[in-house]
Amino acid sequence: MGGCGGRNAKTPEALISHQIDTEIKEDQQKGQKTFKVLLLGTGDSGKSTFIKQIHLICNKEFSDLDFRTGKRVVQDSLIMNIKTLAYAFTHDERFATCEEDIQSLAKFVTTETELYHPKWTEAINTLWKHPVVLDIFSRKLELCLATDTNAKYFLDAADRILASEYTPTTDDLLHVRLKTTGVREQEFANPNEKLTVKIIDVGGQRSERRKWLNHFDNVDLIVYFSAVDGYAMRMAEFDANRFDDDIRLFKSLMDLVGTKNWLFLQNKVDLFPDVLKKRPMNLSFPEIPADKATDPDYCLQFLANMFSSAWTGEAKLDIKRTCALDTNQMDMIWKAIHNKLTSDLFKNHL
Ligand SMILES: Nc1nc2c(ncn2[C@@H]2O[C@H](COP(=O)(O)OP(=O)(O)OP(=O)(O)O)[C@@H](O)[C@H]2O)c(=O)[nH]1
Ligand SMILES: [Mg+2]
Repeated sequence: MGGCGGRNAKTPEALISHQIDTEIKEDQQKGQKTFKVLLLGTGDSGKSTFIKQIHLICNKEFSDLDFRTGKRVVQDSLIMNIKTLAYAFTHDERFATCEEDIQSLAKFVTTETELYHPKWTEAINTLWKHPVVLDIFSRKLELCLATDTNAKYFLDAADRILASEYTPTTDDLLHVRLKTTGVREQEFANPNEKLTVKIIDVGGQRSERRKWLNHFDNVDLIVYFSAVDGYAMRMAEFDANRFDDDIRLFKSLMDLVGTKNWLFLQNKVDLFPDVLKKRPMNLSFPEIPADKATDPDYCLQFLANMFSSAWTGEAKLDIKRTCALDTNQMDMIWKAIHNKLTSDLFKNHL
């Protein structure tokens, strides 16, 4: 046993050196901290698209597995979208007066289940040019059609997507919709800053939300996604307006996770001008003056104000306008997230 003054006794210099070593080690450990970032928001608001973008930003490309599994997801998505449109077409009064071959193609689309049937390409290309089908599609908000956000992108590319040698492009994988079920965690390490960010992506549909509760502890940052076209849309699962559901969810989350560190993304701004043309915002919010009801900037600010007024946090709600399909913009959001996380770390250790 080393008693007082024995061989293991440390000189004051050794003690100081030891203390410095310990501090360096602690600093390094602090630098290696894993931050937990939770993506929240209603279904279809863009959470998984964001995580795909972070994957692209950090790893430069999707994996072979993403491309292989993506092929079927994209093809299924194309078929589901034309089926939705063809179903609406066959229930439209103008259908009865259409040419017989068009009627027969529409019936094929609504009933066929074999993805590799040779008639798909002809059927999609013919219907997707038909004036009644195009008219129905242009009124998809009014008719509450359950086509995907980027249905047009896929329907325009039917030849390419249904070709036997088809491999999805990076853009195809970003545009495709695959509802998240359960909770997905992915870690992204940043070697330069010696930090790791664990991003948790949840399913936003109502039936998924009870699964979120287990993930509310020790969160460093909430990134909340609000799809700006929601005011003009009904929910897929319930007959409710998507904006109403969005703001209700936002309010309830503040009670559940607190208001310490949030980033609020007004997503899908690229779609907003067209949505406003189809549904001027004063139809949903009569307090908006008619001459401002299709002004994207005014209407985005109006929506932002609704969330800011509901916000109960001490610090101002940090709101950014985004298009999650835009990789450069997502890179900027990713940097903003890093800044938020590291400046918090700095503040906590002052
Ligand atoms: N045009 C456009 N499409 C977007 C944008 N963000 C997401 N999308 C598309 O919207 C659809 C839904 O996006 P997701 O990222 O799957 O939505 P989510 O919030 O993860 O949905 P859940 O998993 O159901 O909670 C996909 O087809 C995306 O490509 C955007 O800013 N602009
Ligand atoms: Mg998702």
